Amino acid sequence: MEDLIFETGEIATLTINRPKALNALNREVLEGIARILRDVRHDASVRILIVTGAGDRAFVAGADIAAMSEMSVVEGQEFMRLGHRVMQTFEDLPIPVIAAVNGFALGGGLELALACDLILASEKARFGQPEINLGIIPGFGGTQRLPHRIGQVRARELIMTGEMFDARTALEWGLVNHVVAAEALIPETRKLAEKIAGKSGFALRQAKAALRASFTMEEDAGLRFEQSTVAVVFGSADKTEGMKAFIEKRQPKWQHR
Ligand code: DAK
Repeated sequence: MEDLIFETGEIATLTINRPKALNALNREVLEGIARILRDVRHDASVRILIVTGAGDRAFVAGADIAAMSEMSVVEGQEFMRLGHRVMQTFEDLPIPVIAAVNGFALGGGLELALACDLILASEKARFGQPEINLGIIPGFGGTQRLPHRIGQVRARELIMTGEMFDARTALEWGLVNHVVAAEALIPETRKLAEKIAGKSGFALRQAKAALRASFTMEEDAGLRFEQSTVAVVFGSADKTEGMKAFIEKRQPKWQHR
C-alpha cells in the first residue's frame, strides 16, 4: 500500500505516506495500519516500532476531513471503531512504540501519538485537537488519553478551543519526551530505540503491560496488577541473568529478546 511504508527489522519503522494530504488518516490507511500491526505482533524479530509521517510538514494532520464529510452516521461509527481499534492495538502491542512527530500532529494525529509509549518531537511539531472547529469532538480517544497525559485543566481548554501548541510547550507539559532539531529527529529516535532494544524484551513487555494498567485500572487494582506482574518477571531467566551479571560486574546477555 503506497500510503504506508513499513521497514521491518529489530527497529521497525512505519511511515504514514500521504504528504499531499498532510498524512491524514482515511479508512484505507487505518486498515493498512491494522494489518501491519497484526504482522508486527506475530514477528518476534521486531523489538521496537517507530511511527512517523512522510515529508517535512506533518506527522498526521488528523482524520481525513474530506472522507469524513461524506460519511453517514453509520459509516462514521464504523470509522470511529476502526480508529479506536488501531489506537488500542498500538497500546496493546507487546513491544515499545515511539512516535517521531515531524510536523503537525492534529486531531487523529495527536491521538495516534498518544497511543504510543514515547513521543519525540521535532522543533517544527505542532499539536492540537482542532475537532471543535469542524463541529465535532475527538473521535479516536483524545478526550480520554489527552487529560490522562497532560491533565484535565489543559486538556479541557485545548479540546474546547481547538488551539494548537508547539513542541516546547508539549515538552513543558510532559506530553513529549524530547524535542530535537528537525534533521535530528529520526537519528535521535533511533538512538533511543537502540537503547531500549538492548533491554530484556520480556521485562519490557511486562513493564508496558503494568504501565498500561495505570490507565485502565483503578489505583488499587493497578497496584495488585503490578505485584502479580513483577512476580512473573522474577521467575524469568532474564532476572537470573540480570542480577548475576550485576554481581559479576559484566553486561547481561538477555535470553528473552
Ligand atoms: N484531512 C484531509 N486533508 C487534509 C487534512 C485533513 N485532516 N489536513 C490537511 N489536509 C490537506 C488540505 O486539504 C490540503 O489539500 P489540498 O487543498 O492541497 O488538496 C493539504 O492537506 C495541505 O493543507 P493546507 O493547504 O491546509 O496547508 P496549510 O499549511 O495552509 O495548513 C493545517 C496546515 C494543518 C493547519 C491545515 O491543513 C489544517 O487545519 N488541517 C486540518 C487539521 C484538523 O482539523 N485536523 C483534525 C481533523 S478531525 C470521528 C472519527 C474521527 C475523529 C472524530 C470523530 N467519528 C467518526 C465520529 C477525528 C477527527 C479529526 O482528526
